[in-house]
Amino acid sequence: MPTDDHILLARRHLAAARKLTILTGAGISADSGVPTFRGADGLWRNFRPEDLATPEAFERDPRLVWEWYNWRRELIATKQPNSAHHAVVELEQRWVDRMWLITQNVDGLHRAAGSQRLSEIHGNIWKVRCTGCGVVSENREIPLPPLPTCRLCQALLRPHIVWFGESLWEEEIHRCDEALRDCDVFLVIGTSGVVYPAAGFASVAKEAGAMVIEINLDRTPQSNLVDLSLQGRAKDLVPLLLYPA
Ligand code: BJW
Ligand code: ZN
Repeated sequence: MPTDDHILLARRHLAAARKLTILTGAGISADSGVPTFRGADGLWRNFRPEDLATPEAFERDPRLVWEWYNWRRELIATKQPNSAHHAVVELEQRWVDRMWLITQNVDGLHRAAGSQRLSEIHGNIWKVRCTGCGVVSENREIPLPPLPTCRLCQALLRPHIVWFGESLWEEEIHRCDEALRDCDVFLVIGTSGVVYPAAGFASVAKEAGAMVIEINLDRTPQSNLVDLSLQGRAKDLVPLLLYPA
């Protein structure tokens, strides 16, 4: 756990911040029971990303990829937002239109908690996209048929998720860029900081003058770059930031 001094310092910087931007990763949902990607029990320990999370993998074996997503949808459907997700909502309510949340998570738990001002930069596991007509729709069916098809054009549906080698949606990236360049505090919660473009966000915010605070169970490749690194569980540490400085 970080010392009380470090928590106090983080609260002081937050209290002085006019604009706040938050980046979250799988670590914030780990406390809800959603597996991370790179941890000891992480998804990439048992599955190879190139077999499941690339457009080539989907082209090669869409049934296998959909099996994996059906399994994850089933698992995530049983999970609830935790105190860290709720604390992020509380921050949004305090900062009103001066806060922006950027999440790499596709589990939808930030929305379930009540976050409204957010970019889901890697997509959402509860949305599907038609490989034919491109229409995106919400879909909470569990399980989806092994090869789900579009109601409009009968083409194969795919998860509305950004896979390795795919570009992020330009509109979202533009909104994130604005939020990174125009914040006083950039709070980075539960991400290993190795997947681009999100891995570069702390440098962008820092170069633009923001104070960067990291909350993570462990040190990360970004820990040396940030101004304040708080080690511990997101569910314990994020709510502590809500107390007065
Ligand atoms: C806790 C905790 C607790 C645990 N409390 N903390 C070389 C250089 C630069 C870029 C590239 C490169 N080679 C290839 C690229 C591009 C590639 C990339 O970055 N690859 C890297 C691996 C090097 N990026 C892309 O392809 C992206 N697109 C792109 O860049 O387009 C332009 C372009 C294309 C091609 C070439 C070059 C440029 C798209 C990336 C899409 C990533 N998608 C995934 C999977 C989606 C599948 C799915 O979910 O269904 O998104 S990858 C996976 O990693 C997932 C996550 O969102 C993402 C980030 O993971 P995250 O959230 O950080 O999780 P973990 O598990 O890594 O970390 C958890 C952390 O929590 C740990 O630090 C723990 O300590 C901590 N923690 N419990 C607090 N209780
Ligand atoms: Zn279609």
